[in-house]
Amino acid sequence: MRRFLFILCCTALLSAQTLRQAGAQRALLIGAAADATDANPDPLVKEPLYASTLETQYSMLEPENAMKWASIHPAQTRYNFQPGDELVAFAQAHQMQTRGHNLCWWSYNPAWVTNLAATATPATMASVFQDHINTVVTHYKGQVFAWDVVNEALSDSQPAGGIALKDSIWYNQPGIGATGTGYVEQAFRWAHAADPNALLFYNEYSVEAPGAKFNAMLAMVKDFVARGVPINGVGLQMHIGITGSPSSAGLAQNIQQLTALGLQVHITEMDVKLPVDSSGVASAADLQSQAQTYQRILTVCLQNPGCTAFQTWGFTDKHSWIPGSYPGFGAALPFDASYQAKPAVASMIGAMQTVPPVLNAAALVNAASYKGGAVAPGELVTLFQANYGPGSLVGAQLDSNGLVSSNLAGTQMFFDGIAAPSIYALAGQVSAVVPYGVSSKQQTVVQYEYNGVLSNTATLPVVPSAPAIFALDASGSGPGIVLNQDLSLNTSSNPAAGGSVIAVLATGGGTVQGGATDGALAPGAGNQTLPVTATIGNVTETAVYAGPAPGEVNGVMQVNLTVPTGLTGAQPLILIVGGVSSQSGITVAIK
Ligand code: 9MR
Repeated sequence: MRRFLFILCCTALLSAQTLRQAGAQRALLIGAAADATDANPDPLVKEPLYASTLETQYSMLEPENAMKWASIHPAQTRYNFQPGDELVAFAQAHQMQTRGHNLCWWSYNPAWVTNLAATATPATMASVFQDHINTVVTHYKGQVFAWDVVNEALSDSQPAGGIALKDSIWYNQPGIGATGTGYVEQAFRWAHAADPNALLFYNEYSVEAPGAKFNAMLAMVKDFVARGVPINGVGLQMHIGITGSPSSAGLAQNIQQLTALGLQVHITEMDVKLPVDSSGVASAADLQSQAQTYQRILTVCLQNPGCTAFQTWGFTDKHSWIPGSYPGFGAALPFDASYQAKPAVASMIGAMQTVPPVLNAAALVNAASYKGGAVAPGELVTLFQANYGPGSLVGAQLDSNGLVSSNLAGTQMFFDGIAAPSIYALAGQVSAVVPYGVSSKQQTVVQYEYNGVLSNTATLPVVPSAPAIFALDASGSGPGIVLNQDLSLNTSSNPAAGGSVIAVLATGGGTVQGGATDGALAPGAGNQTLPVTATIGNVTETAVYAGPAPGEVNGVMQVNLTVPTGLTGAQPLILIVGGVSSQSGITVAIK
């Protein structure tokens, strides 16, 4: 009986989700460093539990060694792509992302290149460096979504206000002929040239807590961002223990200073080493502390949406660098040496299921123009960065009253407590219609919810109108969603004739005369309360009709306009509702 109760208790408490599934609901990549044929024996092939744990629990992998210089470029004229290719193929077969590591490091360079450095000129080193970056990034173009371009360039001790770099063959022994952080910059520029779509990261250790080394790194990347060096993010390695690990507040402060520059942050190499006995076993108490440490660091990442990936340096204690480098320590990863989940796994899943989603007021924008700052009644809005929601896209649904449902797969957006009709939902991006009830207000309190977990609130001003025309490619500009008089879509190859009537689809027109029900599909009649005019080219037009778009959810506005004669080609199209203009950059095609 007691045993039965125990099972009941713990089955109910344990999450049915994997790390990967929980991460998908947070728009967060959950990664692990992985080995293939570069390790002997190849765990990916030789150990079924290695492969199955990796693909069920993780949405991202990073070759722990296979893409490093010494592995991938063992001789000057020979590249060995096989182990890296094996990992990329595994990732692709399991819909995982591959994170590349690394293109430049002071350590783990092959003998041929360190030997060369002893006598070569900087010009020769630069040419070898460029060839390597270009060859490796080109080989994995479109397959590696993010690269650690430069790893660990900074010295451990830093001069006040300055940036000290570690000695390396790429910097000063003899280096590639660039001064200061110039070699780091050059690596980013060459990587970007080889794959302009890859995200490029600077990766570093001992920069998780505030301090001189973090300040030096911040100064370096701030300078890069200011001068347009192609850098997209910073990797915080996070090799820590259960004591002396960075405080939550300090880590949050560092992440915020990086994301304020427009950079992403990835936690790239987390492990939490524990003292172990001669069999590699840690105490139960330490395993609990370790679980709390994983949970605490992951929580800070979830609280800061610019933290977009959370990766551990391996995933099973069977394959970890810790015992070899720290004698007497080990058991650092979320799964034990038999691939059983340690307490850390449940604590990480628990964080992902319970940490409130973040509502960033600046990330609530018009669904057609992506302009933010204020909302209008009936406006279709999109909330980005709401980092808790369905792992895959869910489209609008009608409720039993025939209204567009305000609870879509567990997501809800509230304006002064009124649930907004939901257009679509996906972790990190949800869209809804601002309830008409805000029209009498100066401002509205917005809140987001997923599976019963509420976000913080944000207060936004309410304006009578915030017009915006939907773009055909949903980019906010370019050809608008416009129907020609025969109801065919207006495009450059199907332009409208002068004198014909077109229908423009937009939102943010404000209230409708006689009122409109939140979430109802429009019957095809009614007029906007505010006056609607337009310009096509430089010609001002009055609206033939301006009101709800028939069959669409209330909030989508249709404006019928007569096409002026004498204009041809893609002409600028602007709607003016209550004196407020829609975004610039939308066009209509005229013949
Ligand atoms: O875990 C890696 C180990 O297997 C390698 O022998 C070693 C040298 O290539 O690199 C280890 O990974 C390091 C990573 O590449 C950079 N940050 C520190 C990691 C642990 O040393």
